[in-house]
Amino acid sequence: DYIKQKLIEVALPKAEMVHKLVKEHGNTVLQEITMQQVLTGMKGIVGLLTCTSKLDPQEGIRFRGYSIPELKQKLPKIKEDGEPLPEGIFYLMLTGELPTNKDVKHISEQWATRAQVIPSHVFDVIEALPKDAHPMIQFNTAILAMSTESQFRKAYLIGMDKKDYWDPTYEGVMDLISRLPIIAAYIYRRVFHKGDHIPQDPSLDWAGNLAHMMGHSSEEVKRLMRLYMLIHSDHEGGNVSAHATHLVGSALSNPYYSFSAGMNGLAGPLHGMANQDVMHWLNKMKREIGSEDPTEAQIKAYAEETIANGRVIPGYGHAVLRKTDPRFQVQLDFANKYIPDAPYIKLVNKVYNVVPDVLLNTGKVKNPWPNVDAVSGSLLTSFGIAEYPIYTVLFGVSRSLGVLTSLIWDRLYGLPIERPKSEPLQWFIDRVPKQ
Ligand code: FCX
Repeated sequence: DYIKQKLIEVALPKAEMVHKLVKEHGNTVLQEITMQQVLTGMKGIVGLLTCTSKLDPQEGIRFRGYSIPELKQKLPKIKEDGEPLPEGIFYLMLTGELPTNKDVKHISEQWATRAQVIPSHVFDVIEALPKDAHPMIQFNTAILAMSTESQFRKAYLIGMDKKDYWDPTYEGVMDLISRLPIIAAYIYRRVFHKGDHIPQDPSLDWAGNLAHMMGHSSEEVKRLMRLYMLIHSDHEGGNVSAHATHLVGSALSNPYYSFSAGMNGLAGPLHGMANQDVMHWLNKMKREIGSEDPTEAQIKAYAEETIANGRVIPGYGHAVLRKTDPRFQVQLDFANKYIPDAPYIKLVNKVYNVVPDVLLNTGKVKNPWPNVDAVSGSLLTSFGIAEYPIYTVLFGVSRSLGVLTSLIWDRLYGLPIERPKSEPLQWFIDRVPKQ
């Protein structure tokens, strides 16, 4: 696998730089930290080294320096007017360089080959769960069950130089990513299509194959799946799924354990589960208003009621972003291009017209604008993937690309175990300046 050789060449000088920064500039002060930051979720505290992507509050995400519109131009596609292949963004995040068509094909083939071998106990474990267990429970259980295959653990037990940890991590990551679409599609067909499974088609790309195995094999859905897998792949290092993966990985837990930790976080309603919750919010709104096509005034009143009842409006707000999420925008553009008249897309547009003002009027929401989850479910539904509980699983399949690439880099950098300091309440009270 020539990617590994490439990785060594790219990573060595960078790993040396990290080492040098710690050794020669370790006492450099980076920033001041306030009471508020620590007590409200560590927002704005730089505490992580993550190179796969960076989030600007105004502009949104850039992957290794490239914005989503730039990636749509520059990453390899199957058809010129199609969507970039997620294999390409994986290569970019991993190596820091834009891939050629050959690189993308190589990764596609690697994943197709590695996907052939999933031990049967993984499916037995899924089958042992009730069918109505949330797909995220089934997904995460399967991920943990796959850790019996961990090459990292085997190599570690044999005894391996620290410098080489990245190698079995890379192998585990490649295996895991290759198998996630099969697991996701298996759960989808098990829960929603009477266990009528569809075999993988190794000739297809990673995202196209996922759509195919889910039973949505039209070109449009494959195209949508490629876009979905591209934009959900990474959101720098501090979000819950990325940070949890990194944190657990810092104990040298294998990629399966580490990724599973991230997926447990993704399953929270303030993170990845918001994409499912948006659909419930929209549907409950339609039911309560008693119309399939509520007016903007009715939507505004319903949003105000949600706030008055002490609930969040899912799909809106963000811990870092202060503008409309470009991941929202690119999906809305896709919808407006291909299915402008879809009822859910019209509804999303109307909600977008009124909800930001409602949130601004609360006087406390720092970002009133939509995030990625405000439209993704409506888009999937409009293309026939109308089973909401699978949405967070799809988010998880995509998120593997970024957080697991970062895990390889954690090993390449030789980062140690993560262990921030905590203090009891009195410590914070004692920090208040005396009058
Ligand atoms: N609806 C209602 N209230 C909201 C809100 C929303 N969409 N977003 C923020 N608030 C509230 C907070 O609950 C908080 O209230 P409090 O002071 O009474 O506790 C106040 O506004 C300040 O919060 P803020 O600093 O703006 O936001 P946080 O960084 O704490 O939280 C999230 C960010 C994303 C968690 C928050 O905006 C939220 O709950 N949004 C809805 C859920 C959602 O869409 N999550 C998905 C986010 C993301 F894109 C992803 O991970 O997928």
